[in-house]
Amino acid sequence: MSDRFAFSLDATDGPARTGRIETPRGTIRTPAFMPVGTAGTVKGMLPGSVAETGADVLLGNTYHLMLRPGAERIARLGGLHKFMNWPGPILTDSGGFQVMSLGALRKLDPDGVTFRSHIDGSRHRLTPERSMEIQRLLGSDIVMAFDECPALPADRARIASSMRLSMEWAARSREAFGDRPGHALFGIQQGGLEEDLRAESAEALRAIGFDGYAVGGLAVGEGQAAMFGCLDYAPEQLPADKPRYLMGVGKPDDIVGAVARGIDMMDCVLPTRSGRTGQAWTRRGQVNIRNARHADDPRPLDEHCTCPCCRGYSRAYLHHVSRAKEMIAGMLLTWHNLHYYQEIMAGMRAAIPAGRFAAWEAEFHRLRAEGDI
Ligand code: PRF
Ligand code: ZN
Repeated sequence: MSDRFAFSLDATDGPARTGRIETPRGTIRTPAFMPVGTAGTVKGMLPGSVAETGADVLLGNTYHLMLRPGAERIARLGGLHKFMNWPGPILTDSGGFQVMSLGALRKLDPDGVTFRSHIDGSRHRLTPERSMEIQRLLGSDIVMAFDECPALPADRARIASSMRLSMEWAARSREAFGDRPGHALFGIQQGGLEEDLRAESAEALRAIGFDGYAVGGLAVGEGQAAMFGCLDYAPEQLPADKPRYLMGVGKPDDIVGAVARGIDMMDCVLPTRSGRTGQAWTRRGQVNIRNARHADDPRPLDEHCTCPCCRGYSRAYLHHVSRAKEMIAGMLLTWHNLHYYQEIMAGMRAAIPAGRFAAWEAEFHRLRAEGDI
């Protein structure tokens, strides 16, 4: 373990990369998938169980934690790691994106954003400076710059002005973050699907200098083909010697396609959220366990999976508890989904140094094409 933050690449295979991020709280193996622990919990999972699935790092949210229970309170209680009993690295999102996705309840100005709480309607304000302060109070290991972005499609003028505002906020985030050994600050590239705006954004971020670089503003309604089109150029606009993080992505095939294009880190609520509504992700695609065809099926969700859900329970049982809305349904499906996502990451991390990434990717798509059996 290191007392500093450091990224090193171990191998590449085409644009795909594998390596490690050293932090004082442990090593993050890349490509890494980060389970989402928005409100200080990965819903339905104990932290030790999340670690057992193979996760090295969790994502937490400035927006949710500032509203409830409050960043100052978490700081008084010893920080987010202690509060939620997760000793490993935590990356926190900066709040701007979450505020903007709330729609009507917000007002943006060049200095920051004022908004009403979705919980009790109370008024709050976030600026780059306050976001950096909140993420410091939480004790975040990887802090995200404060940004905003439009939903797509949006017109070019809106995308450009929004990106330029986010770059001003990135500089203010850098200034407010200061020098904090062992903690990292990541910049966030914006610019929609416009290659020249993405390049301008990457250049602005490079000039400021960050410990890692996120591709933001994707998976906001553009569809997979358009997102991959952007990922064909966006990662290589960012420094090769720093981690590249694709925010809020995605489905298993989105993740594989992103790694194939040079992405090192991702996060998404999908494996946890869909587990709570009866959706499972397996090597053979998506399974809705509430479907009547599972009612009498004694087989596990995936006979090759080694997770506690697949080792101990039949599809018939999962079907029953999911329909009966028993808590264990969400717990088991979440465990399986997170385990499957981490299996994908481990598979890619093994394939890249062996020069087998393309073959691994072909087999991933072949199994999915066969469908659930
Ligand atoms: N910015 C921030 N968080 C995000 C995004 C972004 O662009 C996205 C886009 N998919 C998800 N989460 N700060
Ligand atoms: Zn399983």
